[in-house]
Amino acid sequence: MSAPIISLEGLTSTTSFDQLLATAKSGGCASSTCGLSGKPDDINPAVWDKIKDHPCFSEEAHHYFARMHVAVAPACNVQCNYCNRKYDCANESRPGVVSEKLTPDQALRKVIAVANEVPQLSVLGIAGPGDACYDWKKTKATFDRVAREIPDIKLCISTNGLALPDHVAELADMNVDHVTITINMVDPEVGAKIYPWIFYDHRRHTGIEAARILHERQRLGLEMLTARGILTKINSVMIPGVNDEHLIEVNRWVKERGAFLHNVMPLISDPAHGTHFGLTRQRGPNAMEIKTLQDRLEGGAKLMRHCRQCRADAVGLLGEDRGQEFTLDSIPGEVTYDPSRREAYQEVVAHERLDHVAARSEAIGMVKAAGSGKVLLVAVATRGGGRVNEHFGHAKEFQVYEASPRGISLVGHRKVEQYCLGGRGENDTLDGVIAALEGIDIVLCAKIGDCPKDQLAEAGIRAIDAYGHDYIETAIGALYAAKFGIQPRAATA
Ligand code: CLF
Ligand code: SF4
Repeated sequence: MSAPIISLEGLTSTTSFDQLLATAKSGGCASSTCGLSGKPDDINPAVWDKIKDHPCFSEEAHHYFARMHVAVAPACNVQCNYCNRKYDCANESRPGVVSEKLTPDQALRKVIAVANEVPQLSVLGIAGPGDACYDWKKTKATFDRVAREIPDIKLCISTNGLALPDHVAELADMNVDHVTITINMVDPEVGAKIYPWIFYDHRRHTGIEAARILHERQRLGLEMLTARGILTKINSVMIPGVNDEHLIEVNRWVKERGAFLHNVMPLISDPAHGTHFGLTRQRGPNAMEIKTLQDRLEGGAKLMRHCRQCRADAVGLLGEDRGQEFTLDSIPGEVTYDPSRREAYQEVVAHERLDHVAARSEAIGMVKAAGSGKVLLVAVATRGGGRVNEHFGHAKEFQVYEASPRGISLVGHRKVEQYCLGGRGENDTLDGVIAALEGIDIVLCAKIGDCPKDQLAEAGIRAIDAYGHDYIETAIGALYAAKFGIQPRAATA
């Protein structure tokens, strides 16, 4: 495989980006197929055009593109048993963190500031801290302002669905192509265990009646979106013993109604969050339970497996959160949008993606040619760009890939505490990292010291840093072929 034309390494650093920009400007984009770079064979060009730079709707795009959320919608019309209103909407965010609430004008200032500094930015999402459709005036005012200033940014919302049917026509008018609905049940008996009440048609409803109304509104909203060609992602919170088995039916039901993606997320439940489920000690699923359910859902509605349950004010690539760099008091009162960095980045990515697609295809070919029925679970330390480019000790998460006779695919991630701080590793932290890597066969990283490598080996996990800065799939393909079949033709991209 050829070397990348321009490296995407270190894009979060301004210096690296300026170098990148200079290179891009001198070379420009020679390809006439930029708009199609990376398109998988099973996706039609019109859909690919909508998702190709959306980090949530395309797994491939999430290596290159970033989203930001603005917390403009604090009001909500539903009570979920996993939510405490002190915190952000837990349908699309981790509970336990609170966003700085913004007016639409403040949100616009923030989006411009981020767009000027974060060239990967491609999507603006409104995901709370309450419900984007119930708090509609602020959602719409924010989208109107941002679309005027930055016309090429994609607009995206996440909603519980109760007020969604009232706003589908306006969403279509505003060219919102991506909507997420949280659907945890299609059986109101199950719903009554998740939603104590809803507020609808000027009054509060409880129990099975509340769940039935919510279900009907979600059905109507999903069908209206599908009819208008707006792509929908369904988020479902997996609650063991409450709706875990039921999510198989949910998956089938949403597929029949045209959902584009289904994202099964783990319940995050902690008594300290003060939620009903937290206080009643309802546990969330562990990483292997989530994976097992997702594996059972394969073949139904297409699954999203790279969600990071980000905050209602998240900024950056999905695995990072740069929100704290863009608090309101750090942004000047007047900001003017400068598109140059985003435009240059998009040119660079178009090149890189073509190279990456070819490398991935070759790697998958190697795995299939090995002719083995074996499965390999590989945890990868990466900073983005689809490469093995993070040191083991600096990783705050590992992306988990599965290599099997079906090919190589991302199947999840494991969040960890950073092991190495200030140049030395902490043993207690390493124990936590090893526990988080349960079930993993191989760790791939850009660099690892002997001590953590040995301790991982004692836990039955092989750590390898020989593929630093290669494409992830290239490294995995070579390892799989070496372990189970043919010898790799090339170990580097
Ligand atoms: Fe935000 Fe959600 Fe749009 Fe993405 S997030 S509103 S679709 S732009 Fe993405 Fe974050 Fe998961 Fe949401 S990783 S929580 S799926
Ligand atoms: Fe909380 Fe979101 Fe549920 Fe509203 S819809 S109760 S904000 S999790």
